[in-house]
Amino acid sequence: MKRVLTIQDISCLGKCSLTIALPVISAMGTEAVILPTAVLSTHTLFSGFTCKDLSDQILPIARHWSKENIAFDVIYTGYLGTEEEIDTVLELISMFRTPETLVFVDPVMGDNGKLYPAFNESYARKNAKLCASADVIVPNITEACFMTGMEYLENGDADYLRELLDAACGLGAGITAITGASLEEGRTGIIGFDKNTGKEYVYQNDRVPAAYHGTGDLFASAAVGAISRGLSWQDSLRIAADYTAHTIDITRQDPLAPKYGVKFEETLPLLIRTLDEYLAKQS
Ligand code: PXL
Repeated sequence: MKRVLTIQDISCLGKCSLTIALPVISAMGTEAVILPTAVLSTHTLFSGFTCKDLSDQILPIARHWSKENIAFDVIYTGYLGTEEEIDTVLELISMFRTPETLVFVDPVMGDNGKLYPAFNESYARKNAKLCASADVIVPNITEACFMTGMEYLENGDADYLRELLDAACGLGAGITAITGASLEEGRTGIIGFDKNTGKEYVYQNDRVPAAYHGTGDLFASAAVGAISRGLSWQDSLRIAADYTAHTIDITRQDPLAPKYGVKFEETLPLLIRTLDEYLAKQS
């Protein structure tokens, strides 16, 4: 069984980060090792949340694993609290990276043209450094803009998205996929580029007219789960995009969901069936 290390916060309530990554990756048949970087009462879009930083635990935990000769097939990072924490995570990556390790970075820091409350532009520049060390990065348009310095456009056309993709590729990762990218009217999805093959990949779904917290984490976790099972990055992102779109769609009946998160628990069986179909086609 493959083993993924995922490094992000635990927000106790309001499904996101580790409360999504752990169940999704486990359900997809991969061992999920977690490294919680902070414990929050809720995610940061609630007001008055509590936060206990755990970043001073990252290296002691990593050193213990190192002594135990633990290895990871994938290291997957999500929401990280501070610039210092990103430096610490870079140190951890250098401790565990082998030629076979895949480093997957979701540079979580904002959406809809704005950074989340905890972050500023200096944090965005530090996140760009983390992306430079990654094999795969999956920024949304906002994150790509903050890391590259490009202007954020709400409804940028295909030329704008290709320019943004080009700039994001310049951050240094092997594979860059921008999420929430709409290349056709009424549709949205991914535009990605693989430097190893020089090939672009576009995948679009019908746009579901709703937005929920934690959907970026759901997309990234499902993509990591699929990659860890040996699927190509293109198939993995496609599975993740379909799964996320479907989960948003079935969540639409719930008026509280924008804050509390999507009903991914109800759609996990479908994700597992889809993964099995792709794996069967491969064998
Ligand atoms: O879903 C991203 C995320 C993860 N963790 C925390 C957050 C957010 C987005 O706001 O606040 C704590």
